Amino acid sequence: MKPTIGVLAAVSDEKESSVQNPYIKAVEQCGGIPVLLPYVEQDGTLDRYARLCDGFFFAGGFDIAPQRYGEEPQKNCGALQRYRDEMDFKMFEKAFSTAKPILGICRGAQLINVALGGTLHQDIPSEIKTDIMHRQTEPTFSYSHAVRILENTPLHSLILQDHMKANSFHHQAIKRLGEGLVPMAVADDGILEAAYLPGKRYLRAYQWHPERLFEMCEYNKRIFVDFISACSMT
Ligand SMILES: [Mn+2]
Repeated sequence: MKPTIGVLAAVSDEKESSVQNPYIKAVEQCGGIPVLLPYVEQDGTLDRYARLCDGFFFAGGFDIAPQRYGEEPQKNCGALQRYRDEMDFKMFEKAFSTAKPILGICRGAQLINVALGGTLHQDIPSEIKTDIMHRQTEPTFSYSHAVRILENTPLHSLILQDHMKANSFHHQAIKRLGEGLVPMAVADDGILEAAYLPGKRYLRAYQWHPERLFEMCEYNKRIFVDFISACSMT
């Protein structure tokens, strides 16, 4: 049976939940049954979501409130979504307390890092000298920078290459890694582009957007197929 994948919604200031279609499409086309997890208020509802879903997908979106990692917002920190932060952090805690797989993309990767005690660069151009455009101006389905895949990581076993192409739509990035997280891919300027948690639990965090590339790039497709397969095994 195909696994049910809970996709965390974007949540507006009016508490309206929404999702960008490529996330849903990638889950469905790579073998999963996507279910949107909207903003809800009762703890018991979150517990039920944790039982209902076979895996959890924290998708891209607005910046995470820096207070979550003990900082005040700096000048170039971007727009925030407080209700999404609230929902994402609560749901991460529930999901992490199960043995079920967790995938984070872009904001989702940063969310996982902060939830595990890590910190973020609030704005790459203000904090780091780099020639790489991490906020590319080309369309979402075109490549930006390459990432170097670190040896002896699950991504290296999956792709069997030292590099792969990525797109790039972020102005923040992981700074200090959360507890237990290990780097899995980096850009040439040292910006961390993927991390994972070693051990039995499946937890993968990617800074780029494989959901915008999977239809034309076999390597990016494998990232989703791998996650969905892990969800059908637990
Ligand atoms: Mn990047």
